[in-house]
This record gives sequence, C-alpha cells and structure tokens, in this order.
Amino acid sequence: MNKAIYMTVLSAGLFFSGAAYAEDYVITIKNNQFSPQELTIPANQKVKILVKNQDMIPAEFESYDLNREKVVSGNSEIIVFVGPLNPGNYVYFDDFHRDTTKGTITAK
Ligand SMILES: [Cu+2]
Repeated sequence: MNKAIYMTVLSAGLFFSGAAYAEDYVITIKNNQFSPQELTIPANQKVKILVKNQDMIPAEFESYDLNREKVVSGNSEIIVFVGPLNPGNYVYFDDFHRDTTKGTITAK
C-alpha cells in the first residue's frame, strides 16, 4: 500500500489501542483532601487517572506503592497511568502535605 494509506492505518491502530484503557478515573484535591480517598479500579488493567488540583497551591501526587511522583500546580490537572496492578491496596499521598492528604487505590 502507498505510504499515505499506511500512515492512516497506523494512526487508526494507535487510536484503537488508546481505547483499550479502562475508563478514566478522577481524583480531586480540594482543601488539602483527596476525593475520593478510596478509589477502586480494575486489577490487571492499565488505568488512566486524572488528578485535578482545585486548590490554589501546588500538590505532588506521590506513591511508593505505585512508583509515581508528579507535581500538580494549583488549579490545574495531570494524568497518571497506573497498572496493570495485582489485586491489593496501594497508598498514595500529597508529598507537599503528607500529614493531611492521603488516599488509597484498591485494585480488584
Ligand atoms: Cu515527592
């Protein structure tokens, strides 16, 4: 096939592989609290999580269990991919507010 058609097929393939992710999940930060504090996601699947910071000050979404660390500026959002995870509980926290801002992701 010619190159233009090949590129179209290739990008269609990328598009459909994008659709293979589980639905998007949202974690919101407001008043130094995660919401929900306990998020349940499917095990054994890659999951896309939108982390929205509705506070004016920056936060850092961090998890040793998930091996993730990413700053979220005030009034902005980031995307974090996790998994595929074995069934279990995975702790995360705001590294800038460790004492107040914690949550758990449960994969099952
Ligand atoms: Cu950190």
